[in-house]
Amino acid sequence: MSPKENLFISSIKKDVGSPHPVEEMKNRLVSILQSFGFSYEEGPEVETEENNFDMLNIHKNHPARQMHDTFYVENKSLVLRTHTSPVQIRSMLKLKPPISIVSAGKVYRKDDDATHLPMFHQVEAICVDEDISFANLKYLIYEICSILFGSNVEIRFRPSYFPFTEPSAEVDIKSENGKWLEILGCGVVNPIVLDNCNINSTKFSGLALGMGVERIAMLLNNVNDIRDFYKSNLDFLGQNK
Ligand code: 2NL
Repeated sequence: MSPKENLFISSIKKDVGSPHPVEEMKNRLVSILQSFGFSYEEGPEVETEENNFDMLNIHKNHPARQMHDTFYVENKSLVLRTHTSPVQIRSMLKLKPPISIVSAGKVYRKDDDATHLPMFHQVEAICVDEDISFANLKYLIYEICSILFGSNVEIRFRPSYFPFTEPSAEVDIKSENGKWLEILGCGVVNPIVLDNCNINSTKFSGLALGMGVERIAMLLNNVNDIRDFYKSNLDFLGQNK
């Protein structure tokens, strides 16, 4: 190649790739939880109904289990996992407390609009130990929110309901225009779930939280339509810098 050709080639603009914003946010959330001592665990995306629902105290007649909410696999008792909680179920069956696990990955629900997709990402964390309470969970969540949204972030805990936690809460942060925005769900692990995993619920307590990765990425990047993440628009994805 002549020096002149070489000069020409080196002046061609090259597109450099970069991590997808959802992948980046997922990794960031996992790192934050790892910095608090949680260990990363993975599990399969095709799960048994038992791990995805029964073990989590989600009964057979619960609306989430219906055909129009959950993707069932070939009429078997298998589903595309609807949350990453079965990863923690597998860990609790495998390990002895104290346990601190963070899980992350793709989850599937029959949803499709500006704020919901049939596939989205979740990050969940669970801690099982003696002498821990909702106060420890509040502290952890406050610290996570300070890292993500700044040290002067205002948060509130709103009572909520999940079959797998009792009590349960949803956490909101106060936005710049004073509106409260939901960012995660959490609670004290229902003793029924600990017993299902052969953990003595009279001795141990569990604390859990779960968040939607796209939802946090939308809040932090001022994205209003979740579908924008999956349109492969390189300008939007920041891959055409
Ligand atoms: C949400 C709420 C949550 C959990 C996830 C959990 C897992 C086990 C036992 C008990 Cl194995 N709880 N996970 C608990 C509360 C809330 O997620 O809004 N996620 C996007």
